[in-house]
Amino acid sequence: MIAQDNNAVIHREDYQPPLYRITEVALNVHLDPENTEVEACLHFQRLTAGPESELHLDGESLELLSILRDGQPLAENLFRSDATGLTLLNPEPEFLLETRVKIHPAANSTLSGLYFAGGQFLTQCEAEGFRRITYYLDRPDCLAKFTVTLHASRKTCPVLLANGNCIAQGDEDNDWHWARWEDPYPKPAYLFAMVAGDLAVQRDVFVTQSGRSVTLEIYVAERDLGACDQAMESLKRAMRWDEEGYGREYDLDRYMIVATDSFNMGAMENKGLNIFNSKYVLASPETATDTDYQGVESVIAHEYFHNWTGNRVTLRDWFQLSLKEGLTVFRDQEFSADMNSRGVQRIGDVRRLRSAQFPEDAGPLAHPVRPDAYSEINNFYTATVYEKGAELVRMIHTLLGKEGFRRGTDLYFERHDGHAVTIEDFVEAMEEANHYDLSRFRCWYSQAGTPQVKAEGSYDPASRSYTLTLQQSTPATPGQPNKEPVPIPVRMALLNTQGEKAVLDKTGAVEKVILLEQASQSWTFEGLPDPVIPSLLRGFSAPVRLDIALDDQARSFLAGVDDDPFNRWESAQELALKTLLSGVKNHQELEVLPAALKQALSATLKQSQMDPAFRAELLTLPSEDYIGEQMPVIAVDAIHRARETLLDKIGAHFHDEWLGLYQDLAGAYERDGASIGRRRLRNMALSYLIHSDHSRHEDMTLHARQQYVQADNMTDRLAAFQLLVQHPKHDAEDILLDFYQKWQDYPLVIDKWFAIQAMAPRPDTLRHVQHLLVHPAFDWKVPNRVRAVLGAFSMNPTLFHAADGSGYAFFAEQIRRLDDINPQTAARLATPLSRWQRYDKVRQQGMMNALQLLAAKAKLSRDLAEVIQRSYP
Ligand code: 0A1
Ligand code: ZN
Repeated sequence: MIAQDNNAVIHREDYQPPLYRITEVALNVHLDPENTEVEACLHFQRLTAGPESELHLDGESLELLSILRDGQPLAENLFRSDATGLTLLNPEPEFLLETRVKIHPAANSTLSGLYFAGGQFLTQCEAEGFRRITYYLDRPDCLAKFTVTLHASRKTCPVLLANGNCIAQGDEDNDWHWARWEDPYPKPAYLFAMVAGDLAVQRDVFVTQSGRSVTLEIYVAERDLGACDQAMESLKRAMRWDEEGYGREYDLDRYMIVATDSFNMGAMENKGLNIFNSKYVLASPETATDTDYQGVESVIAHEYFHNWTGNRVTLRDWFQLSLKEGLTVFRDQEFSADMNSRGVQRIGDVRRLRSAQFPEDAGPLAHPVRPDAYSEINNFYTATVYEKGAELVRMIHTLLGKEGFRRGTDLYFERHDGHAVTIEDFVEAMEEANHYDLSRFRCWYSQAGTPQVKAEGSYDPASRSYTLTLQQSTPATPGQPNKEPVPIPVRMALLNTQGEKAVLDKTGAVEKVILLEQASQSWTFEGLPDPVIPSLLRGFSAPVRLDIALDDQARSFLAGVDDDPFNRWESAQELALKTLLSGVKNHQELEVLPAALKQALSATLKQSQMDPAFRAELLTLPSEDYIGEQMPVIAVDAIHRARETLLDKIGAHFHDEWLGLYQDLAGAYERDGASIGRRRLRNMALSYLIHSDHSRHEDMTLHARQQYVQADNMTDRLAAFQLLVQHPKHDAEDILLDFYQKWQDYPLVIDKWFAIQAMAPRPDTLRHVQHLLVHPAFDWKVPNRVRAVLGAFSMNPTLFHAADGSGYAFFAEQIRRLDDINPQTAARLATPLSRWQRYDKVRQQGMMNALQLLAAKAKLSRDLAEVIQRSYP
């Protein structure tokens, strides 16, 4: 649809090693919000002989003030500069380059490079932000030792931080001061960071397994000092976990975390100086929900784990992104599973995979975990690279077993420490440490699309055997019309009519991992005295769509007895899904609750001994998005109506049980897992109670009002707030006002206030969202706030997808505006428009109009251009 030639496509196959290495970097940075000067002294050494007589250094939005080579001004005929950087002509084999550039942190609303926000100087260099600070070989395979001297006003920036150790500091004229930091570990520029500002610090100490003391520091605004405990405790737990599980110890004397409200992503693993979105640092019971607490724990761990998987062993090029991200997500998921309930953790991880990655893999933005081409690398921080990448690592773990996997990571670290490597190097280490052939497994990294597995089984009483047949196929994705079979590990068991696991082979195993490698394969299990029901893909052992024809009775049985928590939950979901899908087709189907579903719900409601968090999972209906995913054409309104009706029915039918739960589960606020589970289940009961309204002529929202007022924690308060604000009939103006007034000084809480309004399935939501954009607290420059309104609105199934196209048109206008301010965030937010093929013709037209409006924008960023171009080629 658009041809933009500034969007040169970069191909994985074209990788060339760098011509030069940079051994040492010394930076001198004079920090001023309007005009910052950066002096860089780089020591270059030629690596490869060859005909090239030019050396290109990356640079963007830099104003070159001076340039010296080996101490002498560089003659004008020996270099050239343009919008992409600086080219040195006929460079010597070894030389010292000194440049001085001017940059403008306060005007930098992209939040990439050096920026000034909320009174602080911050950097974000992944993926290609360092080139916005100085001219450089800004590529991950260029590792150098950095020494950084920061200069700033002592009054506005009493704290000056960079990677590594602070080796000297002192005063300067005019009330300025300086600090010099040295990082002993050579690193790529994307891990560079510096911070300056007026920050308070919470400190702690961690003693490593070898007995070294590490100072832990969390830097936040003074008034947030009371909200750092969860982050600090999670950090210590993560450090211990990496020692125990992977033998990995922290390697510097100091580990620093800085929180900011202005950040494009979740957090960044810069060496020794992580910079975090404050959403993943700050948490207090009054301001953060239980989910927020868990988010802090997992992101803190994720960034910490990167110190080995990403930093010590880094990437050769950006096509290898999943080498660090897939592996690190797998590690943080396993950490959270060890810290919390493993089953509930897995359900959450799979839910995320299915809601974000499966749709991506089925649409025009589909790409392999190791992509082959990109125009803007920032567009590849995707659910595929992160979450599907983690599933691939998990499958390797399943195939090799815990010890085998550990042998593999030991070899990987031993071989590649200090190097920039590839996914291939990781797979090879796994193979060699285990004498295991992963040749066919590699296809998972290169092939996009979600495999579909069809399962069929039959029991033969005559031979007392059960035969299972599995077939796989992967739908075509852009640029990959034909797909190969991939090896799919299927963890399985066979349950007899008592719900016991049958013996599967002569070793006496009752659970097995079978490997589906061909398009179709069969297995026969013998010596089974009674019919069995298969429990397949236990723990979601592979990222596939499983299609297995089980009747309601079998599903209901598995929902009640399967000892694999994931599969038990899956069976319950499938039962509900089936009811919902038939209700979407024919609303009258929902008049009465189907017996199997009723029985499964009733059994769960009676299980008072069960972990309440898991119980809540079993009682949660599939989301509207997930229901839509299962349909050839997403029937937006019918899905909403069916789901609401089913909620009403379940609410009404089990009204007394919900009320009982609601009353019984009340209790004082505690932070342990059991209390978290209780709150979750109790708030679910409240939601069903409100849905039971209908049939009872009682106003159940009064319970929510009371809870809103009396709550002593944000989890309960927000649950009630959301039910009230999103209720289709009751008005909650007073509650909205009250909430805002109470929390107006807490940006993370106000983000929730915005998001809940933008997600409300109420007819007046679009008008309301238009008002939110001109609310005094709305700020186009703060991604969290923009996401709270526009991101949340794009997840509002009925209003974003309003049949008249009003949601799309409004949304596109806003993305257009955002693109001039923050292209990365604009491009990421625009991705829901790529799913246009999934809707009816009228909506398709609305979405395409929106994409066209964006495509026609003047000065379209490379980020957004690529998303639009791939969405609508
Ligand atoms: N590496 C970080 C995520 C991250 C990626 C890009 C960023 O800016 C464009 C910022 C952060 C992580 O995985 O946590
Ligand atoms: Zn990461």
